Amino acid sequence: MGRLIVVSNRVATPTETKGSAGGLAVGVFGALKDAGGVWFGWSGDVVSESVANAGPALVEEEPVTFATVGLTRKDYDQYYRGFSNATLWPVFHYRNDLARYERDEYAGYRRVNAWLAHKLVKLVDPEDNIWVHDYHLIPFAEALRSEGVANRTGFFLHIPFPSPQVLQTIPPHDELVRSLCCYDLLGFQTRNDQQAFHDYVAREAHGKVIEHGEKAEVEAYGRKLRTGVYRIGVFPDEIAEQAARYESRQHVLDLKQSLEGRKLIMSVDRLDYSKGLVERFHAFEQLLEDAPEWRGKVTLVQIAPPTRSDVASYRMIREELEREAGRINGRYSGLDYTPIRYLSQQYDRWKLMSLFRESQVGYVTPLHDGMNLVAKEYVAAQNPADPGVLVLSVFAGAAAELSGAVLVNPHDATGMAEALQQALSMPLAERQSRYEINMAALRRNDLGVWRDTFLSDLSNVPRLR
Ligand code: ADQ
Repeated sequence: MGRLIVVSNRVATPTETKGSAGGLAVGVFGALKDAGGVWFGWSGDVVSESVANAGPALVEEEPVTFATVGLTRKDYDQYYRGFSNATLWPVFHYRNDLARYERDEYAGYRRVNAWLAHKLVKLVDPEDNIWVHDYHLIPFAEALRSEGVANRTGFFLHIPFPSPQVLQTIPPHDELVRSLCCYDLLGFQTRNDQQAFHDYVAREAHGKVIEHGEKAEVEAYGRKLRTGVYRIGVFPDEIAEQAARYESRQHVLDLKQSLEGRKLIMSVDRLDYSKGLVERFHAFEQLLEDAPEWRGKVTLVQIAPPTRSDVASYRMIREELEREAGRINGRYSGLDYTPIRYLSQQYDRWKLMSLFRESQVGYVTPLHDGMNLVAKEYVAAQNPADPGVLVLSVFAGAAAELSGAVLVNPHDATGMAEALQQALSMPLAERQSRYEINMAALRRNDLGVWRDTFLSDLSNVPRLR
């Protein structure tokens, strides 16, 4: 049995993999601990060329080695800020209007992938399985192959895969799909994403796709590979336990006191245009407009720390959101009432879960989202005796699993306002039955199932040699 090598754009630090770290870091680290191996990627630092070339820096935490490299300013600008986050991210979230394409950024993206692959080669043993994560690393397997690495290599895409017509707006779309076909196994969050990839292969690349339920065999660009749907999850019982444990902490008591008996709608996201924050604020405004009985009776708390603030479209969304929160608050606030509380901080994970537990509605309405773990965390954090209601966008991957949620179209402000009213007034028995349905789905397909099924399918693909 070989070890596991995990490759991701960012590598969690050894401390982040413990305690209250995000679910994904804990899930991936669990697999590494079981198999032993290496977690390889960018350290998050921008460094000089000589420091970058001296890497990777190794931190041993038996049986796992954390191996990280720094990026030069040019590599960061072209690979990370440029092609990954100003081209791939918007297009894969159907925001072609926000995307740009620069040839030199794309060249930088491929160059950094090749450089990273070269750095990893020395750490790979012949029997290891390699698991690569997300859109920053589409050409990584191709680069490994050209270094002579024949190990089983799988890729999991955390974000949506766009339909062929949308993907084709990226000029080197064919090269990107060709690169994806250098992996042995491709994992997608939903059936729709997998289908969009198959559509491209069949129609644009004239390849062959044989589907067996949610698994498929693909032949394209002279290679054979497999695809599958692997819905990422959480560990629901751990979240439930921690949310309950934090229930009586001071921050929860402070929040309760400040609400003065008003109902609470909670939203938590990274500040990103794909999360539908502005549309969400407008629908909340619509609720206050259409149902005056709720004015002064309900508060929306939006927690959204800024991310990628050196990408222009992220600065724009931040400004727009601050402006809209101010306008809506100006319109509906009273001397003792602020309808929207907009907080741009990062919060401790268990603190967030306890705030979810305090709220009557979880308001999760992305315009497009690979899965959306916040939706799953919201459900898991509820008190079974008095659960809140999840209002969820149909465009989140999680909507395919959480049939107990009130599903909404984030482009329909009136429909969302109606859904909020329905959720705020829902009788206990209905809230409980919806919660039970969602919780059962979370338990059936937790983070461990996601990880283990992907890795077991990867170890079953035939070796290249
Ligand atoms: P993200 O786009 O980051 O992830 P999401 O799935 O919601 O979106 O995960 C965010 C995580 O960060 C959650 O665990 C959440 O609790 C945490 N978080 C958010 N805001 C926070 C705050 N203010 N303070 C502390 N923690 C906060 C990408 C894809 C998703 C996919 C995931 C996993 O875009 O579609 O679900 O990867 O595959």
